[in-house]
Parts: sequence; C-alpha cells; structure tokens
Amino acid sequence: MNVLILGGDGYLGWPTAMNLTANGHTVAVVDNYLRRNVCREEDVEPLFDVPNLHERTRLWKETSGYNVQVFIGDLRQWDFVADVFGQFVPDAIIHYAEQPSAPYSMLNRRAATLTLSNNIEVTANVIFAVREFVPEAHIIKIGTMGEYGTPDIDIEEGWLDIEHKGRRSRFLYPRQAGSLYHTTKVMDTDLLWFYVRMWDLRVTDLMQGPVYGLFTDENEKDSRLLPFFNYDELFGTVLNRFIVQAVDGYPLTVYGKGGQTRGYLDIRDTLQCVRLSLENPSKAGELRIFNQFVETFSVNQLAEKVQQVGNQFNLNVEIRSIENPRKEAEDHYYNPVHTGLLELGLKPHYLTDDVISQMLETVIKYKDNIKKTSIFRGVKWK
Ligand code: USQ
Repeated sequence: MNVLILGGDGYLGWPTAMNLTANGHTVAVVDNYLRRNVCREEDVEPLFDVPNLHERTRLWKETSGYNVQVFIGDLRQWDFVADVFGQFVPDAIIHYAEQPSAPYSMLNRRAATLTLSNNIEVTANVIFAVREFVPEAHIIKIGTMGEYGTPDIDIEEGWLDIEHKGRRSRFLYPRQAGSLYHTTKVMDTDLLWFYVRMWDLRVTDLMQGPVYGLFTDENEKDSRLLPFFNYDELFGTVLNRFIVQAVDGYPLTVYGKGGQTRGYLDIRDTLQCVRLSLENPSKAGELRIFNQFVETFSVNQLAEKVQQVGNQFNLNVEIRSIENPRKEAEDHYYNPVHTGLLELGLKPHYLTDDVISQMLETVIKYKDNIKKTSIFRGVKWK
C-alpha cells in the first residue's frame, strides 16, 4: 500500500516508517519538527541526538535499500497539505502529527494554545484532504487510553451500549480526559466520528497506552536509526524516565501514592498494532476503535521492576514518592477491554527483566548526556 505517515519524525513515526517499508509498503513521511523545536525551547533535549528526517531516510536507504519520501512542512497550512496529497496518493494515512505530551499541554497558556490548535487543526485538515483527494483512503489515528480517564467501571473498546427507559442505543464510551492534551484527543475522535457519519470516511482510532522502549527489528543493529528517547518530565513517558533515573542515581519519581494504573506496551507492539490495522482496514462509514496496550501496571509496580533489575546492575536504585504535580486518581479501579488487536493477530511483547536490562544497558552508554535538571521541574496541573 501507499502509506502517508504524518508526524514521521516522532518517537513512533520514524520506527513505523522503517517497519512498513521493510514489510513491503511504499511510505512517505511528513513532519514540521514541532517536537524537536519544543524540546529545544523548553531545554529538554532527548538522551542522544537523532539525525534529521532527510539524513534518517538516507541512512535507512543505505542500510536496507528502502526509500522513504520526505515532506517537511506544517499540516495546519492547507497549501502544504494540498501539495503533499498532490504528490503522493495514499491508500492509508497514519496520523501521529500531534503535540504528544500531557505535561507540556498543562505548562502555560501558550503551550495549551499550541496543543489545541495543532492537534485539532491537523486532524481537521487530514479529514478535508481525504475527502478532497482520496475519499476511499483509510485514516489510522493514534488516540489514547487517556481519553477514557479512570472511571469506576470496566472500559469497553470504544463503544458502549446504553439502556435507558426501556430503549437501547450505542454510543462512544464516555470520555473524561485528565489533561488538555488528552482532551484534544477526545476532540479528534469526535471530529472523526462526525465526518464518518457525514462523509462515510474509513477510520481506525487506536487508543494507545504509554509506550516504552527503543528497539525494533529495523534499528537493532544501527544506533543512528533509534527514535527520540526523552526522559524529562515534559516529554518522557514513565518507564523510559525510570530507566534513566535508575542509571543516573536519581530516586525514581513516583508521583503521589503510585497506584495510578495504565495499560503499557513495547514500541514493537505499537508497530504491530499499526500494521495490523493498516492491513485489515475498516469499512467505509466505520469508526473502528481498538484499545492498544498489552498489560496494565501501577506506577509502584513499574518502579519496583526497575529497582529490582537495576540492582542487578549494582545501580542501588532508590524509589521516592513525591508530591504529585498532576491532578489524577492515585488509587483507582482499572479494567479496560483489549481484545480487538489480539483477535487481529497481535503477538504481545511483555515487560520482562530482559527488556528492562536491554534498556538499562543502552542508557548506560549515554549516561554522560543525562541532565539532572531535566528530570523534574514540577509542572503543576492544578
Ligand atoms: N508518573 C509518575 N512519575 C513520573 C512520570 C509519570 O508517577 O515521573 C505517572 C503519571 O502521574 C501517570 C503515569 O505515570 O499516572 C503515566 O504517565 P506518563 O507520563 O508515562 O503518561 P501520560 O502523561 O499519560 O502520557 C503518555 C504519552 C501520551 C499517551 C499516553 C497514554 O505521553 O502521548 O497518550 O501516555 S495514556 O496514559 O494511556 O493516556
């Protein structure tokens, strides 16, 4: 298939581009380096430098023989969007082109506005571009498990049947996000659902949990092809942060009681889930939703796992509960359904001691790059 990856420079975008070309698809990537620029502005650079998209595609061509076409520009600008769709006719669009950080969205008014305008306008432009240029194309959108929040009942896979005064109807599962970033994802889902109903678009919305890891089949032998690895409070996800903290001798930053439970997945499973969705498209007029994670952990469980494996590396890992900068439930019920992707053929990678060891070994190589001041700055959500 011809696949257009929006946000192709990101933590997940670039690994997806390599993975899809290695599996026979023709890929073009689009990015405006939003994440690189925001990280530079906020002084939270990733653990190691990664080459720009042009260089990455050259390196990938050199090592694998596969081509990836690159478009650099802002998908909020319609002229640019029209130019991309004029040059590359996709069968599917994978939409990662969003400001992806919950803490960044809660930093200040400017960050909030950027998150809102980028995420909503890009999603709207994707919808308009599909309608205008490729109405049969499949939109694969990366949503988030955070759209549902942490309700006191089981979380279904996107939809809920409601019985009310003797009648039944099916609705999107109630959403109550915990950050502005997560709220933009709820808005994205609503936009997509509206236009699925209006224009019979073909959409898959992947409600993804926090992702960890660095290695995929395509980059294991060449560190120049690794994705960004953020460990700072703004852009680092919790397990990646704990690994870096363990290596740095920084007590693991468990926020509050540490009972916050989420559904996690290895970056290799993100690639599988996206490819399974791509190769088994939804129907015209269908908004298909999958909950994309493989196992749930509380923050305390993650910290204990990292401590236990870290200590086998003689890192003497300490865990410290600190006042929670976020406003979230710290002790709650969490039981989301996640069978859809397994039924499509997902073969999960679990968080084993070996996976944690491999991440620790890699981070140890870049130990000198760790900047302690990036680890915690206390962005208050209240
Ligand atoms: N946490 C700590 N200590 C830390 C960092 C995080 O206790 O040092 C806690 C948080 O308070 C939260 C949990 O760990 O309860 C997960 O936090 P996170 O920063 O790993 O994940 P989150 O902010 O929810 O966002 C990440 C991605 C986002 C994606 C989301 C999936 O950045 O793009 O949508 O995971 S989910 O969490 O399921 O909504």
